[in-house]
Amino acid sequence: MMNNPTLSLFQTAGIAPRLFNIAERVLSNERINATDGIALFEEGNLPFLSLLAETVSQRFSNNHVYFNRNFHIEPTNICVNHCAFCSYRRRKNEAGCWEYSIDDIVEKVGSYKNSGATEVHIVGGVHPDRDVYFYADLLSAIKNTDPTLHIKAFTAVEIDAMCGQAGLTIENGLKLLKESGLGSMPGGGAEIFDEKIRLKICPDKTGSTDWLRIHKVAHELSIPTNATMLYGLIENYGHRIDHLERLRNLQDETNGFNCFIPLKFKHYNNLFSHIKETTTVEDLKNYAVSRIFLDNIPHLKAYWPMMGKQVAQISLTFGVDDLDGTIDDSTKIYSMAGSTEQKPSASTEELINLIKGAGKIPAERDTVYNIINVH
Ligand code: V47
Ligand code: SF4
Repeated sequence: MMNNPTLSLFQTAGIAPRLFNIAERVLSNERINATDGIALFEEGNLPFLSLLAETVSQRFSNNHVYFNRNFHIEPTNICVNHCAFCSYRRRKNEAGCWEYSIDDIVEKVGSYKNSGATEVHIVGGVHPDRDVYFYADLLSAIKNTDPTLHIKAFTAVEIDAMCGQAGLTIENGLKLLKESGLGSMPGGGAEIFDEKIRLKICPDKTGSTDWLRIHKVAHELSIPTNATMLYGLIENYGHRIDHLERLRNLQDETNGFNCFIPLKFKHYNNLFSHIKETTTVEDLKNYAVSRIFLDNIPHLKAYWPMMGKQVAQISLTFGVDDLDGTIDDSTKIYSMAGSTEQKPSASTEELINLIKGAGKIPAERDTVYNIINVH
């Protein structure tokens, strides 16, 4: 192993023995454990973490950075839950609430036909009166409007609530949604799996065990999904690693996760506004440790509307290999929480230049990471 140039570099740089030992294992493709993960967070500096994360990233993406052409629709911000970090939720009839009808949404989808978009990403609040039959009708109507569009829709939290309202099991609800056009599920609602933290930040949301179970059922039905982690609230490094470990364990069983997306907490206009947002150094560290620890989830996404394009570009040397998509100004979850990009949209050319500027190969993909075009 010692003739590995990266290890020799670490030795010359005087890396502490504990970190050196972790590096040896990561470079020989050995799995690291939770204690190692916490040590990386606590003791790893940025150049060290960058080199290790890039080594792991190369195994999956071979210097490519992926993006897709998509648009977002948020059917409603009316929500029965009370997540303390949420800047977006409104009660029914409260000022600032919206609920689009199926016709409104179909009209919007129609306006993107022939735009080159390959995916629509749909997430919203947990509406008190909309059940899985309503959402199945919505998916069918979208498919009738644009049969080739991939529909990535509904967090496990929304799925849980809409199936419950209709008295259907998760399995039957997901089968119905799949038959109606559901192609994959986004990764939201995971937040932080630790039950004590969850009680403080999102007390009435679907619990961790159920979140993981719903993704497992989806994977068993061949519905690929993503996973997120909301960080920078009141959790510590142990909680973040516990979150990653629960995802890694499920992925060992099902291999159904495509991508992991860390979501940096944005503090504007919510009950946690007093908490300072994480620094860019912390964000880069979080990307790198996630990439190193999650040795079985193929892709790591920097959601640029939240991070801003500049930090997203730097993240491409900290294990990130996906920048999500060209998006219209339709995502309100982050703009209402004070995201860096207030009217997020990026042209394909802009994303390509950003990726090339980081020394990587831009690869336009479909939702499930088939390459459409290498630029
Ligand atoms: O679960 C809400 C997060 C998530 C805040 O799968 C916040 O490709 C930060 O699912 N600060 C929903 N985050 C978004 C989501 C998503 C986003 C990007 C890509 C994908 C994907 C999925 O938004 C929620 C919650 O964790 N969120 N409020 C906030 N103040
Ligand atoms: Fe509702 Fe989602 Fe906001 Fe929680 S984060 S209150 S589930 S809209």
